[in-house]
Amino acid sequence: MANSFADSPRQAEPPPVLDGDFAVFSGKPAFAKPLHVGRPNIGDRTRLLERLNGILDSRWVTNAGCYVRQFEAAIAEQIGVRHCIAMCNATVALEILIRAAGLRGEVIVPSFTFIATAHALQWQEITPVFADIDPATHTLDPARVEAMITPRTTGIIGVHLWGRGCNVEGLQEVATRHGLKLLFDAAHAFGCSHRGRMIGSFGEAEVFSFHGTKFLNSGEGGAVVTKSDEIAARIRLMKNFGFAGEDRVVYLGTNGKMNEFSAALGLTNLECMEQFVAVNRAHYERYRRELAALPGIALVDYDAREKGNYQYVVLEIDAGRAGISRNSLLRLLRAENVLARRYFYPGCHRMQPYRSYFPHAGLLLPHTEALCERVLLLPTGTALRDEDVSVVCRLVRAAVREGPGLERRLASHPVRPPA
Ligand code: T4K
Repeated sequence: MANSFADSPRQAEPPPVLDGDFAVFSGKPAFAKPLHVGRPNIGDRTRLLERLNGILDSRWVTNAGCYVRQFEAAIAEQIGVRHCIAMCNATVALEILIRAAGLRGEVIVPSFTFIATAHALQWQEITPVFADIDPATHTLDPARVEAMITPRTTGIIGVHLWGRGCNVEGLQEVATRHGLKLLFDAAHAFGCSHRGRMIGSFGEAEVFSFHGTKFLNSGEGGAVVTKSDEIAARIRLMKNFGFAGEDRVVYLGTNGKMNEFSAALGLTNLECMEQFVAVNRAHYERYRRELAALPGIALVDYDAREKGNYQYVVLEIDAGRAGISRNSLLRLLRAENVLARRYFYPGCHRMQPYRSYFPHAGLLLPHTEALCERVLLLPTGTALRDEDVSVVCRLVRAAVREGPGLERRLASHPVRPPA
């Protein structure tokens, strides 16, 4: 299907081509302008502008305005949970949820995630304990989680990476057996299902991100979704300074509110969600077709029986078989203006402050460490044209075709400092 959301000025340009040599050496870059991972999906502008005008006319810009309430209701209905509490971003939503759920001491999380999952704990002096992932799914391995439990453990936070549900049943089983709370960081997984049930409805509560780079974006934004009346009530207080009435503060709180402008963008994008999925899926299928049968290059798969948002195109590169390493491919693509990303390199345990706190954590994270060296995310989303995807695939195919020779040339070629 043609992508009607792609940037209009770029549509006039002819499809870029690989011109002679790779740009990292002397060729012309395949793309005149950068192709990003994480360009925002933007829905119906007319509808958005109507809503923005409505906000200005009403002079009601935040504090439980009508768009925040509509956004929350629409999300709760779509996920099939009783409560959705919209917030200013997913990191603050995680922090507040962690506190509202009563976590303390140690909480088990993957290291193969965005740093916010760990920081949301450490920020409130709860120790994130990193457990290894299952290399087949990239998500927490329940057996490794169980091995990390100590008398100080109070909870587990699973991450539905790339929008694929983690082993919810295995984690729930471990949590129940040890009397632990189970929460999920569902930042990547809005609109996705696991075993036929919408992600957002598992564990005690889950957190979505609506950051600009996410499938559904409200600029900045996030939400806690839960079926628990108790957790929801506590979070509503905590995200609004603990106010239970005009002059009545009943709880320690902070400011985690979503504003009306974000909610208007979120609502508008929510209405276009099916079209975003269709574009993402078409790009994903094109990548799959055009990168099929390349030795050592595997595209992370989505289960077609589940609902998916197809927001991430994730390559796993086996340098030995592909003849080119992930880092060399990244260098090569960047020079072509394809700004691929190494999410979540080098792993939270190798970032500060965790690197200093737990210098030997990597010994218990062999699959995480191996994956951090293999993963590369390619651009996708509604900002890309179908032809762009094909050109990226041509570049990857050319890199693999020239594999070891290319590695030798790159090794002797100086790395240019960023412009
Ligand atoms: N848990 C998980 C598993 C997460 O992945 C995240 C966030 C969170 C929790 C926390 O959610 P929030 O608190 O953010 O709601 C980005 C995002 O900032 C972050 O939200 C996201 N994960 C993470 C995976 O990616 P960076 O450092 O990669 O962002 P940046 O600025 O390099 O942007 C990525 C690409 O997107 C760039 O190539 C440019 C493009 N872009 C970005 C923005 C913001 C645009 O084209 N337009 C834009 O407006 O972290």
